[in-house]
Amino acid sequence: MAWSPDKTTVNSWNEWDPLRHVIVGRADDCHIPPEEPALDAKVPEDSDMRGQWGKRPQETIDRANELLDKFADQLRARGVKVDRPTPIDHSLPVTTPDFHTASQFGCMPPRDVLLTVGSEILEATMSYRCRWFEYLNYRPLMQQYWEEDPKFRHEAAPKPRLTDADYHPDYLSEKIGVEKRLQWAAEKFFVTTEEEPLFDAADVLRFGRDLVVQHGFTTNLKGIEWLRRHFPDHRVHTVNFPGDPYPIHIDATFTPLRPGLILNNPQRRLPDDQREMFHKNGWEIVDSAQPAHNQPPPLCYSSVWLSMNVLVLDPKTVCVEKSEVYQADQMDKLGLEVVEVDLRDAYAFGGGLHCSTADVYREGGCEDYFP
Ligand code: ABU
Repeated sequence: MAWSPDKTTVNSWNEWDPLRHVIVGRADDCHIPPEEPALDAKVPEDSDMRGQWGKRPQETIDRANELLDKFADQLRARGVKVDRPTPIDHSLPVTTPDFHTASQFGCMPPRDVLLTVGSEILEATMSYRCRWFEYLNYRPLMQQYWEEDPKFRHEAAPKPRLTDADYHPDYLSEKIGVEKRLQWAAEKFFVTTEEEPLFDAADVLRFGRDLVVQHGFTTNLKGIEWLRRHFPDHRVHTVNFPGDPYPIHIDATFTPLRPGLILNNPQRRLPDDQREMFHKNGWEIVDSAQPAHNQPPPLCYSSVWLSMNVLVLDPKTVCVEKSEVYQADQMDKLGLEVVEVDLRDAYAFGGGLHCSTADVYREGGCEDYFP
């Protein structure tokens, strides 16, 4: 269980304990995948991404890699060990007996694929066809960890079939409009059906004995039930954020910073009845600061709320994207030391600082924060 820089130990139970070992993604060969149901549902109707696909422009890949490399160096300078994935050829199609799509996505961001719970790293089912093989980018690391850490549990959730039955056809119409999307989100009617368990790892937040999981586009109720059965010693809680017309991944919506303190996106407020477990146990949920930008960068799937997609290094220190000045100011007022990281030009590759990383080792054990 003790950490050593020379030999991997996998151990991470929450989002805030001191970080000692992490994976940082790479932008190599990232693609904008062809149209497919779950991905299209996430792309806003007026987005510059609509209707185009293929390899991302090389200069944007180079720039994103430059920033990811610098981020990795910044973490190393703070004593965090950093591993990087081995990119596969993302131009290759994904073909199974059930579907075909002409290209893949990339090896960004790792947080979407890998869920670390204690000594286990679980490969998520994923819910986009173009991301079906994404776990392969991380297999060399998983093999290495398995060799080095006799307690490491390398797990993979059942690969989903991702037939058309996995997606509600209503979401495939060209012009749905934000009002309709908000109504559907409030009704918990999302693009994915309940055909089979689906989840992305980035829909899960770890609070020691408790896992908080967003039900939305990328994670369905069967996916949450699968997690519940897979982690029988955990309490698994389902949460929704009805103010989000494109609900994928919880980490630009709900961000725990330390025991007792969570940032919540003010446009995607956690409903009152779902706040109870936090309030009963003395946790404070505060509205996050506004993003510094009105628009995401070009060719970006994510919203401007990547502002709150921060990486907590320990309960007193947090990495915030350099241009997100309001978010940094709020962290400062909350008593956290802010480490500025320049990453905005990599946002288009799948997310911010939390998305771009996956935990390998944080100090500490499995605590019960909600007794
Ligand atoms: N991967 C996080 C994206 C969430 C958002 O677009 O707000």
